[in-house]
Amino acid sequence: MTKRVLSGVQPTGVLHLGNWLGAIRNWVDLQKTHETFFCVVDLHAITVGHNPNDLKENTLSTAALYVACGIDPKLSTIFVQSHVSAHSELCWLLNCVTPLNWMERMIQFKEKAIKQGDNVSIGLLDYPVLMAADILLYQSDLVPVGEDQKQHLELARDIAQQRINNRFNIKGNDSILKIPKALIMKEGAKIMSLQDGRKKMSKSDPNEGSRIGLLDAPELITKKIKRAKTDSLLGLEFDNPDRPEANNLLTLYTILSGTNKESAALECKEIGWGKFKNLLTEACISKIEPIQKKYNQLIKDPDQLNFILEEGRTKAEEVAESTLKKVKDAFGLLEIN
Ligand code: AQP
Repeated sequence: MTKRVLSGVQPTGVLHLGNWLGAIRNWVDLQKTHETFFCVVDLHAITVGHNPNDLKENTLSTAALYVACGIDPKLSTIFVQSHVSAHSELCWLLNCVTPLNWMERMIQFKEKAIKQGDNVSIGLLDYPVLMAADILLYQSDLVPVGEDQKQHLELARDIAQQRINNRFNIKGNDSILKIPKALIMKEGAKIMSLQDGRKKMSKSDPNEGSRIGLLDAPELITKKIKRAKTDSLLGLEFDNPDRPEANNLLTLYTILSGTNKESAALECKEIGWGKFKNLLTEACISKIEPIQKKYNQLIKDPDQLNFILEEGRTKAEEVAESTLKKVKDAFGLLEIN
């Protein structure tokens, strides 16, 4: 049987090279061999402070960028999380069986909570349960995860096994929820900030110059790469712990120029930073250009985008509603016809 995969990106800003090279690029391959569901996780994006107008715009641009990057609506189900109300409903049901102390251990919560000061919402604490609902609703076999999401996937597995299947599967037949497995992503896909090679490239980094957005104009890309942090050594190399910027930019160059690690390392071994940055800029612009072209066509055609999202919602709802019904039934919630 074809394995089912679910993943998503938060519309917390315009997608950047990290989102593309670390996630979406792999989804494009996965859709050829798996049954794939890709959502824009807008309910996750509101767990931190947000601007409503930006959220709408980013939700649409994220969906359009999925398609522009090569997610094919004929092969994959593309939808917006909040369009399928089963996500919020299952989240509530899971909340009622998830111990609070499991949540307090979540590293990402602790990290994000520090940044929020006194404004930490219950939603931020509950983020991993909503993520569990996203995954479990689709009875997903595999979830592509980066290092930072492994703990959340473990939580989803524990909730499904210990708190739902073991407790409520009294009929003893098929399990209620499928236990998903992590799909480890391609090596070298973690993209770091242009301003700090030890920090992940992030949509919410207040420093615009730390990331290359997939919608950045060529002049802006040139400027950002020119200003990217370097070190005082000549030549670039991989995996030197004292040279995180060299490792990051060389990784970017390897992926964007379509070469391999050995050739890139050889080519850039003795090159100066200025010359290297020109090469990187050229590779980056030429790879992003076709994505931007497709994106611009799509964003000018709201009917086409609405059609994709409407169709995605219908397909996603069908699967999600069937799982939700199973869980409600197992919980003993009364149904009337
Ligand atoms: N820098 C990165 N390198 C590789 N992969 C990355 N991803 C994000 N940043 C990088 C991958 O993109 C997918 C979607 O991420 P997300 O938007 O749901 O959350 P995130 O990981 O928190 O992404 P950001 O850009 O850092 O968003 P904010 O700033 O809002 O927190 C995931 O698969 C992620 O691994």
